[in-house]
Amino acid sequence: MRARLAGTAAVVAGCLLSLLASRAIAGDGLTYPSRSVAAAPGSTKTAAVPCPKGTHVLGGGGNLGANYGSALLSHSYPYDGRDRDSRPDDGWKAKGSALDAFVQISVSAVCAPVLPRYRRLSFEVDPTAALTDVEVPCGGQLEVVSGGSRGPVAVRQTDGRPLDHGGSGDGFELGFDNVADDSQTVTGFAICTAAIDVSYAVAGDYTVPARDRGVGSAQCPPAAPNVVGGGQRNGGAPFGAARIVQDYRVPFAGFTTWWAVLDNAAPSSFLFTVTASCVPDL
Ligand SMILES: [Ca+2]
Ligand SMILES: [Ca+2]
Repeated sequence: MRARLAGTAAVVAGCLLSLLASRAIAGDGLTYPSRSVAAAPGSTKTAAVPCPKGTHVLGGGGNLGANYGSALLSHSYPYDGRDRDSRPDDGWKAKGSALDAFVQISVSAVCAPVLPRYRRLSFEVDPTAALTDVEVPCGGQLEVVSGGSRGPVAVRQTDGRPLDHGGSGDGFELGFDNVADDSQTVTGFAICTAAIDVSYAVAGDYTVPARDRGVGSAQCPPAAPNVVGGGQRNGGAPFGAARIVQDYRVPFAGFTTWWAVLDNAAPSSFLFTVTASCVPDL
């Protein structure tokens, strides 16, 4: 009898240990929730994914399951729920358009038990014009983690990347094409922190061939393997040519890479770089 009890205790202790072990393996304190919605041809939908309770959104992105020329990710950005704490820390949204096919719109978020600072800035974009190299500043010595934009489909985001200026002056850099014939407003976001040591991996130049698709990625190093944000910057893309299809971290544990996929509607090629924001285990 005593032996059986001891055996039960050992089994319970073993379960506890394995629970602790699986948490320890996660180690990074980060979670990567994701969701998908389907969009019919000609429609636009916004996919949203909340962060788990007790965590805040550090970054996120979108991914459209579609062939070349069939889809467009116009915006992706942090949003707030109905709680009364800080804003907009509760999750991430991705706004995608299905052009001539059914498209799966996926959104993924990076969530952590760390509260970053959220910065936002509005930009006016002229009719039928591009607005490039605008920045949402973090302010002071805050490190940029990630960012994004929210706005109408007509003002599609064409660029967006964490821009590290060293010890101070970081921000999230953005670019937009306004294909509408009137002036439009978009909101840019920067997510910044002083609490985490952020470093940056930049890769490229990747080519987007004429009327084709380009794929690029930036991988975080082993010393800072956790991707908390990222983005891409393209150079020389003519107005209306660059369409983001994927700009995100694959939402599964163990992935250390930020991916960017761009479609090019123009008859000439352009290049882009990909940036990943990387942190050690939290
Ligand atoms: Ca909130
Ligand atoms: Ca910095």
